[in-house]
Amino acid sequence: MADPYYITTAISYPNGKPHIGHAYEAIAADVIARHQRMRGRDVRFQTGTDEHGLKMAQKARELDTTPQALCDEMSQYFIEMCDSLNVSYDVFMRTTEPRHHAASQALWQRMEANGDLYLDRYEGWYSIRDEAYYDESELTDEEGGQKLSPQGTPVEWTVEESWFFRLSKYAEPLLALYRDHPEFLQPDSRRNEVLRFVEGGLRDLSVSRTSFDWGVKVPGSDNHVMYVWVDALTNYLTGLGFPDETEEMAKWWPADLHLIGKDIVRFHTVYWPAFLMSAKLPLPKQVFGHGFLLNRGQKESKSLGNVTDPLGLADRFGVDVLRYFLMREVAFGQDGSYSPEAIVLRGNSELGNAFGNLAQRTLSFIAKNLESALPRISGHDEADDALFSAVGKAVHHDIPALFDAVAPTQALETWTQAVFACNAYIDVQAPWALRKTDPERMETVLATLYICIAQLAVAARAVIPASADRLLDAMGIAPGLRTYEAIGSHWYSPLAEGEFRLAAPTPLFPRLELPAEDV
Ligand code: ME8
Repeated sequence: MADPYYITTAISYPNGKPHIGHAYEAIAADVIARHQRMRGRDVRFQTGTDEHGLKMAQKARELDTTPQALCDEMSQYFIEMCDSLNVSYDVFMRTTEPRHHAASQALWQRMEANGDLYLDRYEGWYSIRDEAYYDESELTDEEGGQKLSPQGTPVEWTVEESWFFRLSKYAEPLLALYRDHPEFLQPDSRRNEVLRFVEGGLRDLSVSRTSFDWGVKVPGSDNHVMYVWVDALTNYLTGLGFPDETEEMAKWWPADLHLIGKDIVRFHTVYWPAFLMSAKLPLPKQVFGHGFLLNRGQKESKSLGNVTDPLGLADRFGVDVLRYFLMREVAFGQDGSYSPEAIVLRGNSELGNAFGNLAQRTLSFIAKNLESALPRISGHDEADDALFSAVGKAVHHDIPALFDAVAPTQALETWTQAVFACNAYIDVQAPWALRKTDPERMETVLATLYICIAQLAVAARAVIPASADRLLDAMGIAPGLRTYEAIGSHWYSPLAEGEFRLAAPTPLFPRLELPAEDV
């Protein structure tokens, strides 16, 4: 049976429409999910929306609606975003679902049974925007006396009766986790931040609120709702049928990868493993904190008026171009910038000129000169061997290994190098010149290119699924051969057998122009 692989994104706050950061994370997780499927893993990919908490309650009040109506409406935009961007999720979790309330309450009861919850009074700072508690020492002062969180969001002094989780008890086990399993928290730079935070000592965590009621009720304490992060993190279990001992729980838990942004690493690598240890559940294998996307170097915000609709970008430039750009432009794990110019440049140079033209030129040449029949290989020389071995190593080894390591940017860098090698080969071999002088050699050159192009389409398929499949369809590569392993384990002839005739090729990536408003 195929090895299971369970991947999740963060669940987004649907207090507004999805922004580019949401699209970035969904696409990155999709790339890893598609990659693991091509590896032959049995993948479960979960995403969703985080619908409780003060932030949602406040937004609903601001819009003169109810929190339920707000999240019912807004969560649809997140589903639409995933569908439009070709994000192949298996489960979309909404935390207002009854099964999620049941799962969160069950987790709570396990923590309580372990002696980790007690009732007390919370007095301290809270940021509604981050839905996070902060220690006085973490805050900075802004002019006017407003205190700000390390994320730059306003905090307010909060005093109320609250349940507490004995987080302090878990400092040592957490430090042991980071030490013994460095792979648990990636990239390394984020692990160092969290290490420093935990080494500084952990205070018990306030895990319920009494001043509002938009949340999951605390079992046996009806005037309390759970702190939104307790219920939010539980979503990763809810989808598997927790607390029942389901086949899904046995098969998929612990998760292989929680893919999240850098601002919520603390919740996933301090609170979440501590809750799970307390509930006596296994810990996720890895949490990866990706960086932030900036709009021309600036954070997007409504007040700056620079908020971009990711679906607008997909409409203008194409879904696959956007997916490729986001994975390729910003070294995954770090922060980076995007702009329409950068998308056009990357799309035209690497997808359009380098890969699209390579495929187009080769297939058109075959269509025209061989009446669309597949070219035959008659012997091979050093140049063919060098290309095969460079492309083969990239496609069968380096690229999948980099996707395994959640390094999509380096995987695509390797991919473009292999594409450039094919372009250099076609220029040197000049099949158009061989047509008259040595037609047999011309066919060998075309066949070599044909195989390499098919392999490169497979290698990029996790990132540009629709375009890669369109090309592979036109080339007659059967769906069952579209994996790293299959595309290499067959030598040339089984790729497109029998009487196959190449489809008339159409450009894969039409040339992009910069819309006038961006020039
Ligand atoms: O944090 N660039 O929800 P959220 C890249 N509900 N990623 C970004 C980003 C940007 N500019 N802005 C946000 C939450 N993100 C919680 C999660 S999980 C149990 C609960 C990322 O809607 C952010 O880091 O604020 C997070 O991973 C995701 O988008 C959802 O953010």
